[in-house]
Amino acid sequence: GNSHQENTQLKPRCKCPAGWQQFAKTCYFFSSTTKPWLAAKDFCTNFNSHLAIKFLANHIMDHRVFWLGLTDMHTEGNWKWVDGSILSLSFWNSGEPNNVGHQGEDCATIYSSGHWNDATCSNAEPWVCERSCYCPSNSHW
Ligand SMILES: [Ca+2]
Ligand SMILES: [Ca+2]
Repeated sequence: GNSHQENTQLKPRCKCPAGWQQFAKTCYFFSSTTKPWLAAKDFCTNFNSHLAIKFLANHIMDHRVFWLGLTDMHTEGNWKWVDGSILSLSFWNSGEPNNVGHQGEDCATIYSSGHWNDATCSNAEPWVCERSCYCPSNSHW
């Protein structure tokens, strides 16, 4: 029958902006350059997205390190996601977060292993933006 076709017409497949990668209903932008954490955060905001929070390590296709949308810059040791959600499940690497150095370490990175490290926010690192996919019929892009 043509039930699949009808279903497709009723529920248009959601899309991601050009140059973004789609995993289920989530779109990811993998940077090809590096920025300090706050500049990376602003970059994502400018593209109607935020630094990655629901990011899965098996989405990483190379061995780079990326900024996550996770910081304790407001209260040392109190890690918060950039969307305001609390940190309920964490994947810190062994010995992390250790807040080392005279500037401390208040911004989280993710290794390709999926483990996290707290790093100095002014470091320049690659980043990942995350947003929901959008339906072409009611997009405001
Ligand atoms: Ca810290
Ligand atoms: Ca650290």
